[in-house]
Amino acid sequence: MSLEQKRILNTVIPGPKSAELQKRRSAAVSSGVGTMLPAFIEQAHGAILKDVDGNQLIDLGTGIGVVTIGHTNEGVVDAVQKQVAAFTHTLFTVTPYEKYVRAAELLIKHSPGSFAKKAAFFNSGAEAVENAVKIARRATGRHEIAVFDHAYHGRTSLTMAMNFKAHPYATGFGPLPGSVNHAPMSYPFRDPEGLTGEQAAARAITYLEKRVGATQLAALFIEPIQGEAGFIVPAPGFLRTLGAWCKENGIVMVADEVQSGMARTGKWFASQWEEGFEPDLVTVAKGIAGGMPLSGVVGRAEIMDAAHAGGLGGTFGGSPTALAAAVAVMEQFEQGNWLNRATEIGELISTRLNDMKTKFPVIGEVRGVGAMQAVEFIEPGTLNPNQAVSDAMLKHCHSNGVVLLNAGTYSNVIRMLPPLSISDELLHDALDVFEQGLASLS
Ligand code: PLZ
Repeated sequence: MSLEQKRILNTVIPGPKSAELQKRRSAAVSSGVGTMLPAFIEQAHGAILKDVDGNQLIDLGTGIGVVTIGHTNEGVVDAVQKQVAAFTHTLFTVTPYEKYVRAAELLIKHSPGSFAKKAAFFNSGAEAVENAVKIARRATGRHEIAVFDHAYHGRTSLTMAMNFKAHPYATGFGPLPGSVNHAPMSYPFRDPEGLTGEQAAARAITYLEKRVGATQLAALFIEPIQGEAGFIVPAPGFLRTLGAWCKENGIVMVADEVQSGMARTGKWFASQWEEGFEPDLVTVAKGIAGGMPLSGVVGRAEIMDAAHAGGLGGTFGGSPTALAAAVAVMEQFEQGNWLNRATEIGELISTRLNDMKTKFPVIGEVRGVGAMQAVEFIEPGTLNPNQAVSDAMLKHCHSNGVVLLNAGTYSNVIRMLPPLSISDELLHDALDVFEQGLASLS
């Protein structure tokens, strides 16, 4: 199933057929489920989404970092079709299948840490995070967990308490579970100038030691590059210092790589950019299975084995079709040039955005690693968040056929998570639209 890799504007976006569908959607679908851009999609390939009105959009969002390998990647489509025809479900905990084991082996091989590892599979990122909490509590016999300011970990009852933003994730959905403690993050753009990663880590450690007590903590969860927060890259040394503190105190260090993992940053995992940082557990989802719903937890064998038999599971977790896709994705990442391509994409985007930063003072910072790049908008000459510009830019890009995502605690960040199969030409086209938007605003 191929699709010309070209942006095409056939109607206004969303077009009339999408508008009709949006009416049906409003009548039938809960208003609790939002939509950022109501253009209904009927086909996708590579970096292009084709909507029901025949418009072709450049996808720099990939469904929030999911279709990293590109839409309808041939290897993924083939693996899924073969698996669907062979069998769709047995439940691994009833009668197992090889793909589960193969995917675990691949994850073990490529995840951070040069120690014995094991893995387990689930359905969603939030479910992986919840299972990491269960495993860490079982392994340590402790209850408390810690997370960071600006973090995002999911929408289930436990993970909504682990998010920084109460709204929209937790408003009215309480009571929230206890034993979740929030610590200050390293946010170089907004931290006092010159604060090192080690100093930012010391600030977080003091906070946790005073507020909770190191001996009470089962696990410390961190996104090595924060996703929903707007691609906050902590100062070098932050992760390593926290990791060392966890090790000294018997705390399980969990890297939530649901958004930053799986080749996105030019390495298999973003944790691997920080020398000397080896999280005990890593949570994965999104990009692992080319769009099929799958998540996992991988990490130290003795911690993963702390859970008693029957303690972990779920009907659909590690479904054969999702795992067939995951094996196809990971084997391609092993063999192809995907990791380098993520780095090249990052260089192209950041060069263009940094050039725009010199022309448009509403850009406070351009940041990210590899194919995970963001722009934080400010009121010129200050650090004040500028959500109005972010909103206007999103609207401009969407109506011109470029799918981008917003982010950030202050909703003043635009992030780009393009598929790694995108061409330079399409990227430039999308960034031209972005630049035109900035020019028309100023
Ligand atoms: N951990 C780091 O980024 C998902 C949220 C989309 P699920 N982020 C996208 C939305 O608005 O619902 C995410 C993440 C990190 C965990 C999760 C949760 O993953 O697969 O959405 O449950």
